Amino acid sequence: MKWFSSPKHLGHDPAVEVWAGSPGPATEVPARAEAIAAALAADPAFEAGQVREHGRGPVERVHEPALVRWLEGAWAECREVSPTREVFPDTVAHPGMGAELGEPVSSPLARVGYWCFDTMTPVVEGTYAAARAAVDVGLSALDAVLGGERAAYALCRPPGHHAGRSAIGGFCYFNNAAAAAAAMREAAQAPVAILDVDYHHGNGTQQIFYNAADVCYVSLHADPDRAFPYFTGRAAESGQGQGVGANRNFVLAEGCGDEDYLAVLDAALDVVGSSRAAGLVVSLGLDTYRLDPICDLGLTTEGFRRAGGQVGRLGLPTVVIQEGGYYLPDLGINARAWLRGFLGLDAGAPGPPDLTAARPADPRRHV
Ligand code: Q9C
Ligand code: ZN
Repeated sequence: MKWFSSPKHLGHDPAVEVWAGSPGPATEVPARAEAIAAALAADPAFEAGQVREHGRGPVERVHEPALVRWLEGAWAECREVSPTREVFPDTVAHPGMGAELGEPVSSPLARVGYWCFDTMTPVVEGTYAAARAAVDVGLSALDAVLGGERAAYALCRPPGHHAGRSAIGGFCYFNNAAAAAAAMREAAQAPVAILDVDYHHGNGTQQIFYNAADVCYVSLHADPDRAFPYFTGRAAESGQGQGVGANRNFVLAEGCGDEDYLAVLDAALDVVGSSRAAGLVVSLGLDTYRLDPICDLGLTTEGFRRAGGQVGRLGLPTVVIQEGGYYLPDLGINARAWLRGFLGLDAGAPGPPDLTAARPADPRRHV
């Protein structure tokens, strides 16, 4: 399988994020992508491809152009008001404020609160370039599939599925999967599907295509009653207007293990299979892993292989986009296991990790 990545992700290197008001070390770090790259580079089943720049057009098909312009200059224009390495919002444009919310032009800090919905998505000097490159990585994987490859893998970083048409959040800036799906739909002139298996609901992807009949969004994720992004991801959210019926959410209970998960995945794949999609974009989050430090599901490396296998058996041309996954020691083998499963191969050497290892204690989990 061809895989794609860009060194520009290294420039997105926040040191700090804020959870429940407390600063802590950043979770979505460059070492994540480096771990996955190392595992794929060492495996002859994978072949590195060349990333090509696709310009702003595909980004602006899924995001408001003003958001793209803002992110391009956000870090620089905030130097005076927010001299730290990371820029965070201070006052967020909440619907309850009652104001007519047009884009504020008065203050750089107001603009951060206009476009960013949380305190976990810092903007640093290299964020814009990294986020643009991540979209190019996804579109280059799409090009490989349009060129006849059965599937390709995009090692996108930063991730994208929480980024909406006009909002950044959840470690996401530009929605890589949405950009790839929109471009795939355009190239195929046919409906496409997005399968989102990240632990968290892809609120951004859902929002971008909520009214679209020809992009079917299907997601499996932790119940938003206990997990970020809290406000979206419920089973009743089924699409709007033309898009009614083209959005499906499957919620997973705390601690859900391989067998229960794979049964829900089967149901989700039935939805994809009956969507008449000509191609598939997978938002591959590996934060469903039993050892993931910020999540609470129980998947194993072998579970990832089997999940990839189930998706591969759909038989659709597929672009796999990397989303979350934060347990660095096993991130590489888990990505490789999922992708090898997709190809119908075994999980690859070395074998599955020590099953007796315990999830590292993280007091921030669940908050
Ligand atoms: N207090 C992705 O996996 N944790 N984003 C939320 C809230 C972070 C995850 C905890 C959620 C973002 C791409
Ligand atoms: Zn996630």
